[in-house]
Order: sequence, then structure tokens, then C-alpha cells
Amino acid sequence: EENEPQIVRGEAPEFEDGLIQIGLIQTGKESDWRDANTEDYLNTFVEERGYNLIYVDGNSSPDRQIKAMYDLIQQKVDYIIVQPIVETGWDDAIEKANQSGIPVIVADRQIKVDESKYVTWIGSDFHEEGKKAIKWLENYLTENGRSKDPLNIVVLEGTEGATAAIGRAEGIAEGIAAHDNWKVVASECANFTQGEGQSVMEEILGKTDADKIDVIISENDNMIFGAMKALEQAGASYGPNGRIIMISFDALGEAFQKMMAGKLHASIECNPLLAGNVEQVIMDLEAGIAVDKKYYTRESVYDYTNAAQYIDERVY
Ligand code: GYE
Repeated sequence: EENEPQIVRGEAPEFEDGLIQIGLIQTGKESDWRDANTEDYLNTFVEERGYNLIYVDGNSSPDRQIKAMYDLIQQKVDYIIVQPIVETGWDDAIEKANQSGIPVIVADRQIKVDESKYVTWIGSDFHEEGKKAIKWLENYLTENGRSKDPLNIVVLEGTEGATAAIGRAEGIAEGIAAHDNWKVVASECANFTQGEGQSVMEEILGKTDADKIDVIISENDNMIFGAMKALEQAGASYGPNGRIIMISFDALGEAFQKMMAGKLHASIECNPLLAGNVEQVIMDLEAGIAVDKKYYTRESVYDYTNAAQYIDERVY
């Protein structure tokens, strides 16, 4: 099964020659998904489990991330975990890590280099997530007898060049293209942040009347939370208790609150808890066990009809 988690967090490992030096290159602090993801790494790669973690905040700067890889190589860490902001620009730095014999593990978003250059990639099937958003919308419209109605869609995009944005956008675009009665009235980048979600939505509402918007698909939860503020300022009615259909990605705790409050229709889950699987890969490598090139995390879809049922189980 492609979406089954092949690996789970194991027992605390016992390493023979002291602490394992791990360098983690993070994207930044763009979203609550990211905070949950960072915390998971900080809780997993602790001294008690045999690690010394060097955490580098990429500050939303691809250049800073690449510089961090050279720094970590110079520090002779045992492993580099990279969670890239964008897919491109990594060739030389990865080459240098390879030459230095430092294994590179890629997690969350991907990098565009030959897959022989890194050990493994662990993350979500973003394209599939995009398709799930469309499938949810199709079902919702069918159930409400609206599948033939014209539909004006606004898309809030994540960071340009980021796998999460590319994959979701492709899944969404394919779905939209399959419907002659659906039209994209605006598609703008808001970099996965709540602040830009709000300001970009304000700009869109400056050009397009809220009454002309039927659906907002946001490539993460935080951007749609920001968009909600812009809609409120414009006096627009949205969510299950209102008119505009609201769909986003991540399934944060706050998204569950919004679904229960009638402000968000659906959130396509993206699991930020990747550290356990990354640790398992490192344990396998230490034990000389071969690892796969790709590990997908298992994910669901939640909506306003079942949010109350699941909210207590949510851990991020
Ligand atoms: O959806 C978004 C975050 O790369 C999957 O990045 C991640 C995305 C996530 O900032 O909220």
C-alpha cells in the first residue's frame, strides 16, 4: 500500500560511539504545521536518545538553507536532515555532502537532484492531497445538487517552487480542468503564511466582488485563517454557516475548531510528525539495514460534518 507508513518510531536506540551528530535544516516558521514539525524533531533527537541535534532555522531563505548545508559539512556532522524550502539549487551542496561521506536525508518537501545523491525522502503525497481536495468538493456539490452550477474558484498558493505547493496545485488544477463549469477567478501566492493569506485575500477582494466567489481553496490552513479575516472585513459570508465554500490543507487543531464553528468546510490532512520515521531511517543505517528511497505518510480528509468526532484525537 503506497500510503501505509512503512516505519514507526522504535525503542530508544543504543549507539556505541557516543552521541550521533545530526544537522537539521528547517524551512523557517511560516505556519503552525511547521511549528508542530519542528517541535517533533526537537523532542525526538534528544541526548537521552543518543543524539546531539544542531537545528538550523532557514528563515524562509533558500540561500540560507544551502549555506547551512556547507556549514554542517564543515562541522562534520554524522547526518544531515534537510527539509527544503524549494526543490532547486541543491546540486553543489549535496555533491559536497556526498564527497564528504555525510548521508543526506530529505524530509517534507523534495529536492530536484538525482535520487542517488540522498539516502531517502520521507513526506506526504502532495499531488494526492490536491486531488483529495477536489474529490471532497465534487462530492459536496453532488450531495447539494450543485454539480452542474457554474463555480468561481479562488486559489491561495503556497511558496513558489516548494513541493507542497507544486503537488497540491497540480492536483487542484487537474481537477478544475475536468469541469467545464468551473472557473479560476484568482490564483495568488501567499507563501503559506497567515499574514499573507490575509493581505493577498484583501487584494483579491479589491478586484473581485466577494459575491462572485463560490469557493476558496487554500494550499494550507494558515493562509485560509488569514483569508477569513479579509472576508470578515469585507462583510462576506463564508463557511458551512455562510456561503463561500472553504477548503484548505494540513488539518491543524485550529482547523478543527473552525470546522466546528461553521467557518471551514474541509481540511486535507498533512502529517507534520516526520521525526520518528527519520529516526528509524537513521537507526536502520546505523545497523546496516537497507532503507527505501521514498516513504509516504498516511493521511485523511476531515470536514465540518466529522470534525467534532475527531478533534480529541488530534495531536497537532
Ligand atoms: O502544508 C504548510 C507548511 O511543506 C507540507 O509547509 C509542508 C507545508 C505545510 O508551511 O503549512
